[in-house]
Amino acid sequence: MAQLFTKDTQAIFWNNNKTAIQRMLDYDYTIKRETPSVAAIVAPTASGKFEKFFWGADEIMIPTYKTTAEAKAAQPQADVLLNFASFRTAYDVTMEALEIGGFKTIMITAEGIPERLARKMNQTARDAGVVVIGPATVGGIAPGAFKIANVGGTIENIVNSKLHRTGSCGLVTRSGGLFNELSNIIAINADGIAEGVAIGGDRFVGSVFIDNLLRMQDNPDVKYMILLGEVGGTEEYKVIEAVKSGKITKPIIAWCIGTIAKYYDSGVQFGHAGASANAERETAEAKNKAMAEAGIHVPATFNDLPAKIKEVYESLNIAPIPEPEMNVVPKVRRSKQFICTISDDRGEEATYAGFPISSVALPSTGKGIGDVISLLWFKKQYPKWATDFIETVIKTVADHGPAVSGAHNAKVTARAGKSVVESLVTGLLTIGPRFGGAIDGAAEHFKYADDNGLTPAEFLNHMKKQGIPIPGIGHRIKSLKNPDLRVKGLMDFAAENFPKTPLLDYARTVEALTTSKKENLILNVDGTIGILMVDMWRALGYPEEEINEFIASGTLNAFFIAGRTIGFIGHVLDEKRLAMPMYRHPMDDILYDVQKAEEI
Ligand code: Q5B
Repeated sequence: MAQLFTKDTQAIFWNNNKTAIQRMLDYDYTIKRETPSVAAIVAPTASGKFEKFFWGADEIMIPTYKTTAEAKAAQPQADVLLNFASFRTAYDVTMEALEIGGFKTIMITAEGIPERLARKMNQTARDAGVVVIGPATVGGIAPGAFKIANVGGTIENIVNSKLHRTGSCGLVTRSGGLFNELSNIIAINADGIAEGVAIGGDRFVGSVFIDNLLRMQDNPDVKYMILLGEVGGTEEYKVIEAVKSGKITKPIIAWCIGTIAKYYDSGVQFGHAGASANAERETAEAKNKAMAEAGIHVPATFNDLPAKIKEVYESLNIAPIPEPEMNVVPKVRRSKQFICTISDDRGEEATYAGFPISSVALPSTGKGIGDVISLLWFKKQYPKWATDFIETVIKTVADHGPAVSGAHNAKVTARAGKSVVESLVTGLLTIGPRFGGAIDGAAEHFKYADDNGLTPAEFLNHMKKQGIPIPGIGHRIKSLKNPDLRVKGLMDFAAENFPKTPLLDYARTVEALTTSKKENLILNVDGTIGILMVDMWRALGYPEEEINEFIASGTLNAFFIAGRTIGFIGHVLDEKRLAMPMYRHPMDDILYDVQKAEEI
């Protein structure tokens, strides 16, 4: 892997750190990336399914997941994990990601992971060929391609430091703060950086100087390298060895900070956990001297570093890099109040889930209402057998005569002089667990019973304990002797067109038991629709979780609502056409049992 990141690299961001994520997206927008560099967020306690972020003046949604496994399964192309978990959790998050696999790079920001765990974590990653940046780091950047979280600071600072496009320096530091500082120094004295990594300040970090410099040696964009080490540790000696053995041939400019340590009486611990010399060769002075002796460009002091960079850069005669066009992130942005993911009316022709209306509405398209529902309700193009089934359901439940409770209420309302819409909603509001609205309940309970391997008798017992009639079972007028032909029609359709119907098969064994007790306890039209919809979604490959969400959100009853709307409107228009007078219920049809109220 010569390049750590490209313009297509995408990351999973562990922790909902909105500011850092927004900074990444502002960077993406500025450098004109086509895809956001954050593909998913892992937010174990989040209740929603996405977070909104700005993309220029516009907004985009980044999906959120409760676990890394879910995020990786949904976004397999994201091969970078930005582990922003606290030091208590960061180890587990990294180890889990290594177990899941598919990550090329893991960046760990937490400081203070116990050293024993850090060593184990770093070794496991190394064995798996995964580059770990950190712990205790701000991360890294491939300018013009991908930037980790807060590296480089604000967009203004990033552009000033030429971090918006590829330069020619490979930069490796321990410190994050000095990484930004050096980026700026390099921008002023040379042409910016091609790739940069702050390896992190803990004593045991994943990728060390030599790992990053060897990669940069192979990166054609990198023409020379800068190493900013510090007092403590011996990693710089590995670089010296690589230079001496010829593994690294590109020029290196290097400096170890912490030369002031010699002015203190005893060993000094600088800001980083690893920044303390335990032996003479770990001092900044010794390392600077050894590097200079190996032919690395070492300035006399840190203050001379900018001049050294300029000198080496100019000696390389690198062609000037053309400045690319950039997008400008607006200063004032307004968050949108509503989100719409199903249709769009902004173009010349409005679309249903990306399809112009004419492409599904006109007869020549061969598309029907089943296709429209699959697009607008499910944002998918269902196969013909499934859209035909949806259409069959809608047509089947369109009406069941004037006597059913919803039609009756719609008719009474129309006769009170109310409008079509008022009469219609009165009818629709009657749809519920007993009338027409048992479809979701049937799907939920039968699915539960089948998933848990309950026998029909156990299922009946289970429902009895809950004290509710089984949704989808029973009918006022239909029975074994007077079968509901709508139910037969739906079952016949399924037998002919569905790949298989396991839940219906189970429901029929339940029906055999309920009808043996009472002949009107048939699998009714609501139950048949609910159960067959589950069989349909399973055959279409929906995960169980999504099917459960459909059920919980009332999607299945919506088929009855959509279909019966046709019938209710018919009844309302019928009343208006017949100019029927106001309805009053006959008093002899009411049992009056009114006692005089007691005084209390
Ligand atoms: N029993 C539908 O009741 C109905 C039982 C049961 C166990 C059951 C009732 C029920 C579940 C809800 C459901 C959709 C209220 C129906 C529809 C659309 C429609 C309508 C149309 C259209 C009918 C008598 C005895 C009692 C009960 C027991 C009844 N149901 N036991 N599980 N599910 N079903 N709704 O006949 O021992 O005597 O006390 O709630 O699926 O709405 O055309 O009209 O297109 O418009 O009045 O098709 O089944 O019976 O309630 O007096 O009960 O049977 O416990 O036992 P009934 P009830 P017991 S489709």
